[in-house]
Amino acid sequence: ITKPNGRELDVLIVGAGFAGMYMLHKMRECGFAALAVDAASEIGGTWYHNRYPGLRCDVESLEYSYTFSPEIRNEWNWSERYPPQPEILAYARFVADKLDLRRDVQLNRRIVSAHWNEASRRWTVTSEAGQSWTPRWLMMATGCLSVPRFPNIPGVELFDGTLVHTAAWPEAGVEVGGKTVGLIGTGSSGVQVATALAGRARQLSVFQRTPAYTIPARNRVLTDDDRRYFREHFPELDAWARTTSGGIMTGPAKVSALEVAPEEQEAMLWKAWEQGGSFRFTGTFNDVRRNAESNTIVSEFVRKRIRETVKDPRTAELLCPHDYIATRRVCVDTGYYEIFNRDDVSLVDVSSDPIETITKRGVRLASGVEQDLDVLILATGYDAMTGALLAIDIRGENGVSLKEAWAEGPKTYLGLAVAGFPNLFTVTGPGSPSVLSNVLRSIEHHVEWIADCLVALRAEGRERIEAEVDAQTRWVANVNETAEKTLFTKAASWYMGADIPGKPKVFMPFAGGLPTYVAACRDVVARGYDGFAKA
Ligand code: NA7
Repeated sequence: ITKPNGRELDVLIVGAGFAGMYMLHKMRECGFAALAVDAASEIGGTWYHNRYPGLRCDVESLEYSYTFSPEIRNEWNWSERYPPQPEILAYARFVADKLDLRRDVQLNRRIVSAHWNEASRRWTVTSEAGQSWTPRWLMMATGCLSVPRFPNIPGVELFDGTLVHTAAWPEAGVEVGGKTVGLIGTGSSGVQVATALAGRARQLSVFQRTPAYTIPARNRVLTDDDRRYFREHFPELDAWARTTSGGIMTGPAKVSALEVAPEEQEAMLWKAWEQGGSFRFTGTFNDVRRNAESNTIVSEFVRKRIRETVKDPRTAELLCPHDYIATRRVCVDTGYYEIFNRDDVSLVDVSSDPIETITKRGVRLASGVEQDLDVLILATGYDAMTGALLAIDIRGENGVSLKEAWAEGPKTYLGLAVAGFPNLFTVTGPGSPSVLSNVLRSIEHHVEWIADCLVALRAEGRERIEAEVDAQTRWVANVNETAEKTLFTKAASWYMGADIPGKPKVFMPFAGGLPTYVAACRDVVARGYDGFAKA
């Protein structure tokens, strides 16, 4: 299968989500013979696998869109500020059809190994079913949140009811009407699914270990005027987004909370709270992620809203997060705290009384309390950022595996390449802003940078590129130092690999913001791909 359309394969792309799709388009546009493979039976990546009730993206639809094609922008009409998952998947399908991607996408192909062959200067990539490909270039578009994390609670196999992970929700759905439902996990997925199921399940028990900060979405239907404004003003809006740290059309905030009087702080926070959305809210002040005092003012504002909303004071207190806001992913919701005022929803604090075991009939807590359940939902997250890459047996020069190379945590150059692994690129890899940005913008930037690199190499008659160890070491140090200047490293988050047993606890994304990062990548190119060895 090395010759799609009768040509020798230049590029194999692993993943056909938003990153893989654009990479395929770009590679074809640049004249490379490219093929994308995906383990799933449909394109769309995370938006295909995740289909639990209530799922929406936390980035607004008009921004969670490709920017490279005016046609796509003008022909696709988002219905809501935060549209539901089926609409985001429909958008992915629309783009795939529009760009005629499917003819070079092979689905139901789970890649299990990728080995570099120095003699041929090609990768040998193999699927679970035994298919293999030998591309010159290997593009890992495997997503940052694509390998579900299962809790290390014993007894999962004993459970007689319906057990489901939010990241692998059955296409046929899960019947909750009249059922007793338990939910483990209160990150973005847990918050969304709990809100959607409250009132539908006979009884919903939310097992919470760590409370999340969640900000009202203030979702609304988009009007023709909204869409028209966005299209007409796209150049200015786009230019603006490119100046902000997350590549989001909000901010940048001009002041620290400490530079304004308390009444002004309160007024600014109320305004952002009423506008809705997590990025807007946490971006009220310019130092929320750097200054503990400023952060506490914002965190305390949210705690006050929780205490006002939730009638039972004990439940309200349990729902109040006590860490710094925005050091773990902030959720976006529509009525989450309100569900705890319902008689058919209960909050179970499993930080003080952990789930000891899952039983045939439900769960048993350490205190001995047992709870019978018909349905148990795991909203327990992902092996973030490195999980999908390390799930594949990737071996570079001299047979060294990526697992060995990353034993102390991920090491990349610019989040794009790994020393010892020639001709391999990671789209939104660890060490890039990826999950700290509007990921569509990070994807586009990476795909375009990689495409430019391949075109430049081709023009020079070269066929091999590899990150140099020294450059990588300097970049990793930069990623660490940048994180240390923030409050991020104070939280046990998936950014840090927390709660994955044995996973090194290092802060994985680059926290210096997209503009700084894009400039660093541009600078490397301007200096002739400084830090890369070409051959
Ligand atoms: P997250 O944000 O990683 O949330 C996972 C949740 O599951 C979190 O509340 C965890 O608590 C909880 N969890 C995990 N294991 C356990 C056990 N054993 N017992 C109790 N609770 C547990 O995943 P999401 O899917 O919600 O969101 C991932 C990202 O997708 C999100 O940030 C958006 O960017 C999109 P913990 O905090 O570890 O105490």
